[in-house]
Amino acid sequence: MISRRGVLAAGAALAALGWRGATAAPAPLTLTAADVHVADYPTVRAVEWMGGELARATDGRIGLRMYHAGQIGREGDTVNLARFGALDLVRVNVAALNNAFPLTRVLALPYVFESADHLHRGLDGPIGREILDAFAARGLVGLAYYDSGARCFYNTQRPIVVPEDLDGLKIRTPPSDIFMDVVGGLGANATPLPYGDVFSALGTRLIDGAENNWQTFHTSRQFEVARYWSQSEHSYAPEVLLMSKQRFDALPPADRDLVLDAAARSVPYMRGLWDASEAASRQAVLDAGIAFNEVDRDAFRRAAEPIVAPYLRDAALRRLYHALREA
Ligand code: GTR
Repeated sequence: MISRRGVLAAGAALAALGWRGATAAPAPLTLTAADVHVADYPTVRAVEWMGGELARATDGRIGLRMYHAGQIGREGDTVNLARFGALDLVRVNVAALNNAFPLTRVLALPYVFESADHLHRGLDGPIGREILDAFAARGLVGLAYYDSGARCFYNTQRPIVVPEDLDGLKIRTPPSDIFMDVVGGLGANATPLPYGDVFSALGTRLIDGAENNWQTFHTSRQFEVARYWSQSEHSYAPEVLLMSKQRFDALPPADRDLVLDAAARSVPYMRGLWDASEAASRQAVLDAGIAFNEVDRDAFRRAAEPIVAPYLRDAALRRLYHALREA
């Protein structure tokens, strides 16, 4: 005779395996997602929208749980959690991928893109696809690119007009060799820090400034400390949405198609959010009294050339770089 204790133990074991009884509906699948940005940031909203689309297409069988504002940790850490199947989706900037995924470097080189339109022409075609496909070699499925605007310098000290104005300033970079090369090569003291530390590092004067887009400058409240914004537009390094390959491969083929489709459709949705929020963030920080200046863009481009050159010695990067420049 089976004891009550035995039944309870078996029930617990089956529950742990996800068994709900023969007649019960299949257990809902909740995809987990991570992002370092605040709740209403366009990347966060786009991935949540994607979750809504999946829920709609499956009558609620697939859902999504977003851990925003860096709740799961730094971007590099979340990428590794996804690689090992502990997290389903990660949205990070290519900066967090440059060291481990060499093809992404071409997207972070200074002045490779002239505008958001140029970025879209490059990413929406075969080059963008090739770079997304390369993530599979290290446990990830490249789902989509999202906009990240133009990165510009901002600091607590002075307007930056020519690269020489960066001399002696400690400028934060994302933890990416290429970003360190760029910021250091332009003349600043490059100081790599995780995104979540930048606001307090400005406040304690550990750093004098950083570089990023309008929305990040605004939503992270870094503009409250760094009062000089200089429109260098040195990088359009995009955001990337990745899925754990282990988790993706475990889905039935029809669900994989739903995920790919929802991710692709989240791109135009995100671009709409991006354009609106860029204008709003720019206006908000200008209203808050930020000193804005244009830079000598030609001087920045010239200073960037010797930084780019060593990367172009790599045949794959050289091919992608020229194809993107011509896009
Ligand atoms: C932002 C990007 C974040 C993060 C951040 C950074 O533009 O959206 O994912 O990478 O930059 O500089 O760390």
